Amino acid sequence: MRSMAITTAGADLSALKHVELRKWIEEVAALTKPDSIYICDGSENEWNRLTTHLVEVGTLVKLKKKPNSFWATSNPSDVARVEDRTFICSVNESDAGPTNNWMAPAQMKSEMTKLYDGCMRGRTMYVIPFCMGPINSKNPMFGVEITDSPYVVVSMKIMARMGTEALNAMGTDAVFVKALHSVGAPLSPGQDDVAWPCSDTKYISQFPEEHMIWSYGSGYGGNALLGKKCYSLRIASVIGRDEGWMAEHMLILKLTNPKGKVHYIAAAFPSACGKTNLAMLDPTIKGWKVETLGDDIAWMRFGEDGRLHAINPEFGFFGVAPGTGWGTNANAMRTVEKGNSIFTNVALTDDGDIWWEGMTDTPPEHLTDWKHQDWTPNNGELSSHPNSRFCTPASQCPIIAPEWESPDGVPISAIFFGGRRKTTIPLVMQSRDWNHGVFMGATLSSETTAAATGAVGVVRRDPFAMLPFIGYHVGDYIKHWINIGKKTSADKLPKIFYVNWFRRAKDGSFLWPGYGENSRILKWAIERIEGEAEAVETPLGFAPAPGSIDVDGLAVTEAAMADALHVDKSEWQEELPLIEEWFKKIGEKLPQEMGVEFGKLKDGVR
Ligand code: SAT
Ligand code: MN
Repeated sequence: MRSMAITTAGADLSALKHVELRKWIEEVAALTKPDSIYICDGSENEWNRLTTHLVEVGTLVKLKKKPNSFWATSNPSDVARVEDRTFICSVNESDAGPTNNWMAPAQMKSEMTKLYDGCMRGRTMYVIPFCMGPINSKNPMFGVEITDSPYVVVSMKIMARMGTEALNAMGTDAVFVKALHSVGAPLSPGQDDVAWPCSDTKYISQFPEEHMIWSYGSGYGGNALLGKKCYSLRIASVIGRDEGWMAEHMLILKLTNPKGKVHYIAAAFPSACGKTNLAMLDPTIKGWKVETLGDDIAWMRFGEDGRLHAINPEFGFFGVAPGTGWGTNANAMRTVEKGNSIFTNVALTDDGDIWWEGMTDTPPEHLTDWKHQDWTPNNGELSSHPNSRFCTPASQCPIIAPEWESPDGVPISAIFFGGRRKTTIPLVMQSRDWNHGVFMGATLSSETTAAATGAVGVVRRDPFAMLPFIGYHVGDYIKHWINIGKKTSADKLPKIFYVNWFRRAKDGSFLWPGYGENSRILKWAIERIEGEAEAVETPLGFAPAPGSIDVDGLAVTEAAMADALHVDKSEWQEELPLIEEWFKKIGEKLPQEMGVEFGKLKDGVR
């Protein structure tokens, strides 16, 4: 490699004690040919220097109204995860299964090596040592992201425990996930940079056997912050399968009842279906309290007590901005009010604050929209991209649970699955047992959202809300869930519930108000666990007995409530072939237990 490449700020490679890391940095630098290498320390100083630089080059605008916070706008073509460009490069194609794109590792490496060759010319190569989950865990889960995007560095400072502390904890030989990222926009000498460099060619590649990630061409969210979906879900799901634990697309919340009894709940919903809102819920029922532990990812391992314990591997929230407001999620608003945040693809107010649809009832009279155009309330455009995001430290959440960083995690009492469905799926249902709950997760469906590129509002199967994130064959993944259920006694397993906040009446209106009122459903679930709430058995599982959901003070008619909970056999006649088709797609690896559960469902709704 060129010797000049290793002499710049912060990068004394000879001082790096971790031998393999050093070797890898040298290899990547030789391939990508950056102008300089910089090892991130995670300090305030570094944040200040990089954000100042990003303001200078136009990637960020400093907000006047929020301390230490910035407005970022992406290239309009680079606004969401790219599922069609995401690959699981397992050695055998059959290990990627029918839900993932696959390419042989050697072929992917050869294609991407060509792209990476010289891709960091004119740029600095940043090395970000990080740890997913607390650094003081028994088995800390290290990673190192190499990137040419300073936007990624500052975002990673919010989203993961990164910098010198992680590097020191890695010592000389700790195992770590290699996560390579480039925006794919080299600069020739004298060439001006753009505010949001990216490439039309994009690859998000996972190599499950090597626990390695190669990402190219996008600077956005889950494509570029590689500790998040790529590591903590795709790679971690593989590690979890091999080691007997679970990496799930779940929020974690703490619920305390009026008697002071605590339950922890994990809940899986597809991207942009309200995980952050549920995680920070402000209960409308008296005496119940919610605290937040995580809003996107849960790693669950068995504790010595035989129960599943969850940790949040992340350090911040990367939440969907539109629809987050003082009326819908005041706790998220209070979190970002404290500053230290980056807002991407929202709108800028004239006085130097941010705004997005749903933040306030009345929009400002004038804004600069996410595409830098003048915006007024009636110009017919959205001011913010539907997948615009706030990136903010979890520790700033006013209701963050004190134990949110406990390395041992919290014991999970209930798991919720949910999607966004206008019809068919009732407001809430409890599974008969673990395997039936696995069936609920395996057949989960939801309308697509703006979190991924492609059509919005199309119903698709999204097993366990993990469709874009399972790092291996979906049939093996379902089997892993069944096996988890065999590792402990039934009374120690979380109880499983299936919810749908989004069911509509014939006139198109929502049958259930959602948001803070969802606390009534959490309450019912906990009362079921405590043996206090009545249920009736239906072909879909246990439904709330009439009157068992607390609707005190709620302006929902009895008829709407009945509609929200209704098991509509004609709707299920339309659903059954979709499940049939889905199970056919999974093929031979579909665990036979799923066939058994499907048989029961078919008999029940006939
Ligand atoms: O872009 S991210 O993958 O980080 C957000 C999401 O899709 O959940
Ligand atoms: Mn997510």
